[in-house]
Amino acid sequence: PDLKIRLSDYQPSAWRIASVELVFDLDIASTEVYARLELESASATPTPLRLDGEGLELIELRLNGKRLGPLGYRVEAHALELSDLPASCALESRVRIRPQANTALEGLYLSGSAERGFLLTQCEAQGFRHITWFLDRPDVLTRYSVELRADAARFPVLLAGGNAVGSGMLAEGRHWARFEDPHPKPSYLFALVAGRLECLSQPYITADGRAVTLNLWAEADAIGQCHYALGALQRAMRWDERSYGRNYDLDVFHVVATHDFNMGAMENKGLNIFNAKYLLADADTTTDEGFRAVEGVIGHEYFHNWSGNRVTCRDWFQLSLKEGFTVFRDQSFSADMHSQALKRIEDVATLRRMQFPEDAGPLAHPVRPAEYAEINNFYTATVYEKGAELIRMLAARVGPQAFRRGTDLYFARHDGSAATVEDLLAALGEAAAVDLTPYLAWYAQAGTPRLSARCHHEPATRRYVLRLAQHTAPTPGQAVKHTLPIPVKLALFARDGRMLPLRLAGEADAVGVERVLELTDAAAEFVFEDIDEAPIPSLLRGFSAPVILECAMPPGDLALLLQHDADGFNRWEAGQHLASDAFRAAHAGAAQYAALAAWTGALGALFAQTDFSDAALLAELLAPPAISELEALVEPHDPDAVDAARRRLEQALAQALGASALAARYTALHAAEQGAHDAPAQARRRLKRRVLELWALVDAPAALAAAEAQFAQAAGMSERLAALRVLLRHGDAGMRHGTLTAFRARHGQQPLVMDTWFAVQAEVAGVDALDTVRALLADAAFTLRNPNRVRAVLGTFARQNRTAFHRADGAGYALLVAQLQALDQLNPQTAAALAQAFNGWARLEPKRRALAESHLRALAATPGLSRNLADIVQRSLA
Ligand code: B3K
Ligand code: ZN
Repeated sequence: PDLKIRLSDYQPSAWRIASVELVFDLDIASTEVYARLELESASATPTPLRLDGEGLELIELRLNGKRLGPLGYRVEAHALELSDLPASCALESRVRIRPQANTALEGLYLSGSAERGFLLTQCEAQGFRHITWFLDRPDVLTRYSVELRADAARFPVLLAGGNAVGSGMLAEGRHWARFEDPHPKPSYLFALVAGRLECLSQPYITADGRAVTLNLWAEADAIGQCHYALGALQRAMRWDERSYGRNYDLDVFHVVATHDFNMGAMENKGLNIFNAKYLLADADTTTDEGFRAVEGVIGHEYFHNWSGNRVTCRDWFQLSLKEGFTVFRDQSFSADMHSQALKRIEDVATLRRMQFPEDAGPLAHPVRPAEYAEINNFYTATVYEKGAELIRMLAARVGPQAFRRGTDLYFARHDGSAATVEDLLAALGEAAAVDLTPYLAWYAQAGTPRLSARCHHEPATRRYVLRLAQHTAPTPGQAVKHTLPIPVKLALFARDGRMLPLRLAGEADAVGVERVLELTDAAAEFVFEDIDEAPIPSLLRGFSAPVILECAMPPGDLALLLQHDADGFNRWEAGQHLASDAFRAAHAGAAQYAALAAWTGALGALFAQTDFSDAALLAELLAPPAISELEALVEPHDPDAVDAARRRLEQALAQALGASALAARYTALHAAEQGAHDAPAQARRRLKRRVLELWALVDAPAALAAAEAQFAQAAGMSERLAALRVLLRHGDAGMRHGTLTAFRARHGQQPLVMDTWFAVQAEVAGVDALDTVRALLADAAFTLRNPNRVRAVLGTFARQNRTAFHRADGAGYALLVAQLQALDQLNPQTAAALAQAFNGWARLEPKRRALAESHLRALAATPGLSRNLADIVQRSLA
């Protein structure tokens, strides 16, 4: 049966809910939910009311105060239908739900143990229907008033979104608290929390003068790890005031940490809920990278208060309207807090590692999908990360001032309502007096465009001709592709490293040394005048469009860009280009190749420059592209061969840098390490980690001795973990065992660090990798009920340990499928996310391809598969 929901079928709701009053009688095993909905017909003709609901035990229904008998309504699988209603009426329902039995972590559920854990909700996308009967769709905006009642000793803290309006005691040791949210919101932004939690609190005055209380909540053992997030929250609030003119709009802003969460965090109105991984942080348990992730996610969820909450999405097809935009906002925030170039490098690397493979495989879908069977499977790198790239292109297209005018207009025009992608583009376009509708094509078309560039110099005419052409390969369900507007930012370098003035044919004067060309057709030629000798093109600077650039360049030219390009991103990009060329040659079995020599040579020169002050950038330059990027360069591919070729690259780089230079640099960086957290200290640690890894490739005994000392003396988690990783890769069994035991003894009571303990083992390649994973699954601290732990072991194994997952005998596939079958019974969302590790199976060499396919088919044939997992498996096989 075709159970797909289609964008083209969108119809506004026939009913509105003017307000809702909710009363929760909370308990772990059984909670009773009372809901009173003030309903208003929105259609001229009488239309039945169909409310969404799943897994609800109906106790009672009342219409305008009168109890409805069984003939007054119809209950279907996931709907409650009432006919012949007056155009405005009040519907009251009472239902029972069972939080403790809820292992899917969607709706109301228990975090932690029955004795000590707390209750919380997760509603996006469609969790609210697991709480009560409702119009559970984002374009139905309602004013919420919520009362929570619970045992005062077991649930001392009661929280819901909105402003607190009262609280008090009830009989039998129970208490109550009431909340009112003045801002109408869709049901997916509803949240409540109840239990034993500690609070870290701080006053904040918004730029427009509102006194706000910021409350961060965590269990007693973790409240001390909330200080960093509290600071990050204040930075995010100030940044949004300054950069977008957005102020917070309630008296209180709550953020709660839980260890049991299907995703990173959730932007519920006034009551954000965070996976502890993105809220708790301190130097002893959190890496530098981890701190940046906390800050980024804090920003992301906070920024949703406007891009998502005040202006929400008309339907779930518009998901990127809030997610792509908000990712762009959090990326800009992080870049402003740290380094623009490094942030761009990280974001593009993430896009290539996560989104490009998605766009090239069976699960490819447009940033605005046209149909879905299960919306939770569309919280993807395409909707988020590619969606952010589209906003970035639009922002660049209109320029910073018009972009700000445009976002102001968008927020003002659509405040308190549910909008579409067209609405955002219209506001930006109006503010800039530019027609942005051609960019809508980017939202509708899946697949990564390939942009080919060919250039030649004509000495006689002193012209330089650049020919650009675009091509997008077919993706599932989209055989024919359209041309897209592609902004190409570029510069031309003279051989001495100078940037050349850019004058296009027909222009009177040069317009700067860097400019943006827009390719709007399938192909176009751009002619630059007054160019005396063949320049070196630096194309797609800052990654000005999410495309795959194909431009054959001599290794020497790339090496020059790697040394001299002023655009930090393109400098890194030149190195990645060289490394990719070297990888192709290594993979093809070449003994010597110019790209490798150029890559290692240029990096050697940079490494030797003692005045190369940007240690963090140097660390990034010293890393070849990720496995998942390299896999895309050879088809079909054998993961062992890809891995081996990548290792040859790293080995060659380590040799070119030399054991003694690496040792010297390590020693200098080690001497400078004092556990400080400022940017230079973080940059030094980043470089030190990379240097240690490379050193271990050329002088393992010396590097291991250094790693052991570093592990023992480390002032913080970055240092400890960097050492542990090297010891696990290169150390003998005794060393590995000793360090892991020490690490566990120190951090065994800290779930987030134990996730790392599991993950660092699951990622180690080697013949015994699968045995390691089996042992981790059998560990007493492993459980399929905790998504973080599942991701640490199974996610890391299937995504980061390619040679183990893709073992030639198919044992890796068998292991994952068996775990998926068990996990799906408990938590379909997490199972469906994990199953996406099979993406790309069709591009494997024939033997593995056949094995992967047969395991996927076995999974597809599993009886009782959830809709979430079935959707992923079926699309993967289609
Ligand atoms: N909006 C949530 C994600 C909800 C995922 C539902 N399966 C977090 C975020 O993007 O901010
Ligand atoms: Zn988001």
